[in-house]
Formats: sequence, C-alpha cells, structure tokens
Amino acid sequence: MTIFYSKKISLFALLTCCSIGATNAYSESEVHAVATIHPTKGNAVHGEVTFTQTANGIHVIADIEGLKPGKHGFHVHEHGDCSAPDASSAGGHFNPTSQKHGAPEAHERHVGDLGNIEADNQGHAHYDRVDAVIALEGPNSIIGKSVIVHADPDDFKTQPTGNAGGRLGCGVISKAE
Ligand SMILES: [Cu+2]
Ligand SMILES: [Zn+2]
Repeated sequence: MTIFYSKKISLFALLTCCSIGATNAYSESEVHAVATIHPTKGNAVHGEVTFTQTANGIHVIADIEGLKPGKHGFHVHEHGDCSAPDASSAGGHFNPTSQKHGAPEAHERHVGDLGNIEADNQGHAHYDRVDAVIALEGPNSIIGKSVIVHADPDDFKTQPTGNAGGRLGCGVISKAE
C-alpha cells in the first residue's frame, strides 16, 4: 500500500515536472499526422496539411498554394487514394457516423467536414483551427484517409457534397514523427 502510494506521488511529480516548459506544446511531438497536397490533372494546387493532437481536439494547419482567390471546400475523404486524375478514387466525405453533410461547427456533419479554406489574391490559403470531431485514433481516425481541396466553396447545405465542385488537390494522410 505504501509503495503504491509513493509510486502515485512520483508519477504526479513527473507529470508536473514535464508539463512545465511545455506550454503550447501539448503532445505536439507525440501524435501528429501530415498530408502533402498534390494537384489533380490540369490543376496547380499544392501544399501541406498537418494534424496535431491537443487537449481540445485536433489542431489542423494547412497552407495551400495555386488557388483562385476565395473560398474552397476542404474535406477529409473516405479513401486514402489520390491516384485517379480527378481524385475520384478518394471517394466521398469521410462519414463513419452516417450523418448529413454540414459545417464544421454544426451539430450534424460528416467527420470529414472541415469547411472551407480561403485563398488570398496570391492564391495562398492558410487554415488554422482546432477540430473536436476528427481524431488520430479510434473510429473517427483520419489516418489513411485523404484531404481534398475543391474548386468551389462548400455551402454546408447541399447533400452529400456541399456542392464544392471539382477536386483540385488531393493528399493522403499519414502518421508522422
Ligand atoms: Cu471534399
Ligand atoms: Zn461532408
């Protein structure tokens, strides 16, 4: 009993010790995934998306180039296969919970519904938000799925695609160091 108790204390001390100085870096080196976005046929969209586990969900950061200015649908799709010239091989939106398509903050949404990225006049889009629905393990895990960047904005209403148009870029999501 005494031994168990003291083990508990030392574990607590260890955790306390290591969280100091690790501000802003919750698990950043532990659970992490990336997708490199490559253009589909006839397009020039490329970039990188990173997914990092935090206390509040998955921190998604994307930097995408080669876009027309404005909003573009941005989703996780169900198959990690970008091999088709139009990326149709990636399938539909990742939807393991069989819900309707929606906005990322909506109560009902596909797990893969990350909303829109918005490109500036240089065609660069930066996306930075924490998503509480996607995961890096378990049934909602996006590892081995794909990220698709679309030609048009996601309207968050049209089923089941958000009417986001063609697929300009595609990248398979894989676990990283
Ligand atoms: Cu999509
Ligand atoms: Zn969807």
